[in-house]
Amino acid sequence: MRKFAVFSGFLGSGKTTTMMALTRYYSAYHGKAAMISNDLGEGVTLADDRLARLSGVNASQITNECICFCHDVLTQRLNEYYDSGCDLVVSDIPGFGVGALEHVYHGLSKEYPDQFDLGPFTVLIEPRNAEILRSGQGDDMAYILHAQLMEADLIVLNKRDLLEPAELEADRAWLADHYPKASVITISAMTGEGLEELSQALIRDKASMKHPDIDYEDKNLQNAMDQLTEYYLEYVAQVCCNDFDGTEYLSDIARMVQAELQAWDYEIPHMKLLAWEPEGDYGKVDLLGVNRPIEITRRFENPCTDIAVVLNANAACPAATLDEIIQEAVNVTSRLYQLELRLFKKECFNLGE
Ligand SMILES: Nc1nc2c(ncn2[C@@H]2O[C@H](COP(=O)(O)OP(=O)(O)OP(=O)(O)O)[C@@H](O)[C@H]2O)c(=O)[nH]1
Ligand SMILES: [Mg+2]
Repeated sequence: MRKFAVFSGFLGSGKTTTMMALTRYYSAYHGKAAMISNDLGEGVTLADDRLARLSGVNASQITNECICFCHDVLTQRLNEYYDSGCDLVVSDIPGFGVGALEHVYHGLSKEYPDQFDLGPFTVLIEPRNAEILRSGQGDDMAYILHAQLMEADLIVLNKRDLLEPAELEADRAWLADHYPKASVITISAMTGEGLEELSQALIRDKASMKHPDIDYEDKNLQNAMDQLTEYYLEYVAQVCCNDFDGTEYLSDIARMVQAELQAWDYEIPHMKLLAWEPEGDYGKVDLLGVNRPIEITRRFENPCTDIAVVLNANAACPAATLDEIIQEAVNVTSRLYQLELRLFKKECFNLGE
């Protein structure tokens, strides 16, 4: 089997966590798997890829371009994985992912016919966004979620650990009812529930290669794209004292960014802060919106001395403002913790430009 499947879905829905859990689970029980993290920053270290590799997952990244438009790079990477014994490879997609079915699946099958077994085009959704869709609120957001789900062969309702059984069943049934061309499964990438069902779907099912009726020029989609800024920051920090708590440091930066964006009425669907030290200990903090609690996805196990930090964000905020807010939060927090910073790389751009 030379199975390849794209994992689409809204920012923060759990694509990376799911691909990590699936790659690990599949490799333990079914065969060898690998995951690719794809994003637009040029020559950057992606927090998602570094996180996957720090946690021991068979992972790599493709940067600079969406896999929608670099089929040669993607094909070469996939062939390397299959040649090394993998039979399942999954990749995510940058931004909102809308259009990936056409560009990746139809594009690949035209340019490289019969080279890969395309698995179900997989779209993740989290309960909070299922709720937005079901309630019909939030024009831009609802249209993006709807367009994503229209592309799906397989809908994965993730974070089922956050729902009561009755709520879970209501969301599942609603999704199955409104997107009858897709199958719907529910998982928790965090607890591992549903990973066998997800593995079976990927092994068994094929891409439908449908052409969903999506208006790519839709004003809600264009509007959301125009507002979205991508941010990549990489630096190293030297720590002066031996009781430095890396997790608290990352959380404080996230809190400051959140407060500023909230004060200016901007939104941040996802900011990831990942830091690691030379021995391989690492911490990760996620900010999933101005009104949601900051999530500590992983705590450093020990106090650390030198750390490398990667911060990646997607925000509905002008690029210059986001840059100012994040830079200020990093500088102020680092001074408080008496860290000495050395900047490696920064990229900040608006997707609509
Ligand atoms: N409770 C719960 N949280 C989860 C689950 N899966 C992921 N998360 C959390 O959701 C947040 C976002 O997860 P990611 O996997 O980074 O989401 P993503 O879709 O890759 O986000 P982008 O890369 O920004 O598009 C993290 O804080 C995860 O720990 C889950 O099954 N349950
Ligand atoms: Mg991700």
